[in-house]
Amino acid sequence: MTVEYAQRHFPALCRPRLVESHKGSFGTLGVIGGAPGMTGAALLAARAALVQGAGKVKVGFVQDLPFAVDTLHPELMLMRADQLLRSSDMTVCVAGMGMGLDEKSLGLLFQVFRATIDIPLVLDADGLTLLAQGQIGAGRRNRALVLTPHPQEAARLLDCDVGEVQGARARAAVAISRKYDAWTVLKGHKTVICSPQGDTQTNCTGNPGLASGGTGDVLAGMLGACLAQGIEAAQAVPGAVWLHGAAADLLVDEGVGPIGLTASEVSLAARRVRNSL
Ligand code: NPW
Ligand code: AMP
Ligand code: MG
Repeated sequence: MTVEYAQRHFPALCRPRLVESHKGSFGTLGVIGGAPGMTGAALLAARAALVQGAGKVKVGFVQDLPFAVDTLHPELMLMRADQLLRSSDMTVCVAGMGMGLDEKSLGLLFQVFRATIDIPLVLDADGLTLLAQGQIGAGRRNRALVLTPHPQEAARLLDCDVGEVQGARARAAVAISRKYDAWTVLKGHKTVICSPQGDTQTNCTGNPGLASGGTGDVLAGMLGACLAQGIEAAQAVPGAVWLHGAAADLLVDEGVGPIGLTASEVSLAARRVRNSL
């Protein structure tokens, strides 16, 4: 990872904050997920978004509130998903992390698509698995849709075998982008990013320390935060992927991992990398 690489490819990620800026300058991110048993997935995404610079972060849980406040990050505003979708002051939405796969989750995903026609939407994890079932579609959208599948989720979206995805990763990413008119982030070693127009690029950061539960949820939150700060998808998508991998690389250089690296640590290291750009 080099600072020069980021400055050349993602200059918008490197811009200093204007002295007159305020929290409204950096967006209100809505994070929807965290069904019972997977509360942590939504929290990981929300916390990652907070420390990646989103102005305000609201979490809409797919369950009654598991607790009144996140004691590690009381900055987060916690509510039920249906309340968040009704509040409608979101400027960006990230949905799907630990969302669950039942009828209630499917209904919520339908509402997410309806509520986000005019704002960028990042869809991850169970949100992708539900989308792959084909009962609801992304519909016509006015702003970016970003899909962040791991290989198994990609295989579900394409209704094929995971081996086919891994055997031709760029081709799979292009197929997903075409099918859903979306940005695709096909995760794993050498993450492939594809624009809605079908242009691909391969990320150069990251390591097997990232192979642990929750790191994908953190990436989704970071992506949402970059979009919430007004960075266009063309830089926010590859930029957030680069930053996430660069954070893991920094931690391994420091002896924190690859073994035992946690998603929360990646989130905090990504803040250090971002502020060093
Ligand atoms: P295998 O094991 O190799 O056969 P699922 P999930 C495959 C939430 N989480 N290359 C792999 O296949 C998420 O947000 C909650 C190849 C594996 O079996 C989701 O909502 C957490 N294969 C939900 O859990 C922390 C790969 O995919 C299968 C691959 C389910 O998500 C954890 C798993 O896929 C988690 O994030 C690769 N690079 N990567 C929490 N703290 O609350 C994955 N696979 O069935 O979609 O399950 O990814 O665990
Ligand atoms: P998920 O499977 O949704 O939790 O996402 C895992 C995250 O870790 C993605 O950003 C992957 O690209 C990343 N990751 C997992 N394994 C590796 C690896 N071997 N090398 C680089 N990145 C990885
Ligand atoms: Mg995941």
